[in-house]
Amino acid sequence: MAVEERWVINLMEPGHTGCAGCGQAIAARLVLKAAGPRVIVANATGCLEVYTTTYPRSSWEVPWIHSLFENAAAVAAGMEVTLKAMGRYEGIKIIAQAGDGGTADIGIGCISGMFERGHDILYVCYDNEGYMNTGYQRSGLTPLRARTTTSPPGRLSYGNRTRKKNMPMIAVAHGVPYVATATVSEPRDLMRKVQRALEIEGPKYLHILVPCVPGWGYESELTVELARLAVETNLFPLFEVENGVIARVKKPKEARPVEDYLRPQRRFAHLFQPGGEEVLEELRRIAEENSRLEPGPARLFGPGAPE
Ligand SMILES: Cc1ncc(C[n+]2csc(CCOP(=O)(O)OP(=O)(O)O)c2C)c(N)n1
Repeated sequence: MAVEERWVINLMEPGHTGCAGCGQAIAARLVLKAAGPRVIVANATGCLEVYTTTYPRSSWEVPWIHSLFENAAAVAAGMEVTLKAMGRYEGIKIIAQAGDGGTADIGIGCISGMFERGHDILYVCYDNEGYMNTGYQRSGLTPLRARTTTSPPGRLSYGNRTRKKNMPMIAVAHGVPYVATATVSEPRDLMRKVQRALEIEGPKYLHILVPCVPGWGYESELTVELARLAVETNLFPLFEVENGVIARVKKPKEARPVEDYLRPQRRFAHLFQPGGEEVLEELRRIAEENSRLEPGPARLFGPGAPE
């Protein structure tokens, strides 16, 4: 089915308790629109699971299973092998999904195993750059110098000390045949990537940046605009890797200064106080590195490297 026809399908219903302007809710709805009704979803604990399934209601119009924080990929793998053993897998797609904590931190072992065993699963990471469900703690995907409740700026520290872990390239290093990044300011691009992923047999990884109103500290009407700015400042590059080759990079026509993205967010407010300039320079360097991403081999040797 073409992306245009998929717009009218709504498989994640409104009426849930997500925050107004939740980027993750927009993304999850788009993922399911693109995937269509013949999917089964394994969903790790996190915001998405909590606000869509407040007992006795559910937003999900597809078979959906709640897993632990760490094991959505393993639960999805179990579903795939079981359905295959029962001879009931034909025409079904399986999606495993989690936040950035469930993906890059506690779930990474199960994901690695799922990739390694070659399960026919699309894994979606909804990256809101922190453990938002439990009170905005840092994760391995929190950006450098962002404020979270466990990386506060103050006398002894200056926000998050580490750079964002490169989860898409960790997936590529496993030899996964399709890896892509997306965000909610590019809904057609996001849906096309879901459809492309589901056409391919084997493990697939889609990493979606999803702005979080309370965790990032911005006005709720800015969600889509901030996602756009993340791409236009090169702080979140949009790309696709197919069989070890960076196949497409969606570059901004003109790069915007990183401040345009950072300034509206309270988690970066300390960078605009005296002393912040050095950190801004570090972030400009990261954006500059990202801007050099070009189509070509992503893996030069080992599993998944192009012939
Ligand atoms: C083993 C384990 N440790 C901690 C928790 C508590 N917990 C539930 S959700 C969550 C954070 C989820 O963060 P993330 O995966 O980034 O998703 P988000 O809520 O940000 O969408 C934590 C720490 C848990 N459920 N299980």
